[in-house]
Amino acid sequence: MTALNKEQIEQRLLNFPDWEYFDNAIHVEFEFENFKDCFSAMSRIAFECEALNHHPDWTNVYNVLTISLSTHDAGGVTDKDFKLAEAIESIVEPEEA
Ligand code: H2B
Repeated sequence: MTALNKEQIEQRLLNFPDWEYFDNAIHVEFEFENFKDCFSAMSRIAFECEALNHHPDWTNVYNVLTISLSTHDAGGVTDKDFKLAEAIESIVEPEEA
């Protein structure tokens, strides 16, 4: 799995308006009503990560979830990151999927 270049990443990000590319990874921040909703989404995302065998760098502060995706083995952003981003979007914002 080879890392995508900047143009390829920016092109794919057109389908992910909430996401940004910087520091060799794609990033997003989601704000929920409360901690319970946030952690519930994190649990569901965790199952997808296991299914895809691909895992985010993420942090949670109360109702805010910050996610960074990159493929460590490839040293950049790959298709795997976009597959996981798509799964995350369908969990967090199902009405927009
Ligand atoms: N997740 C991410 N984000 N990058 C990786 O390179 C990666 C991973 N590698 N999850 C996987 C697991 C690797 O460790 C296993 C052995 O395939």
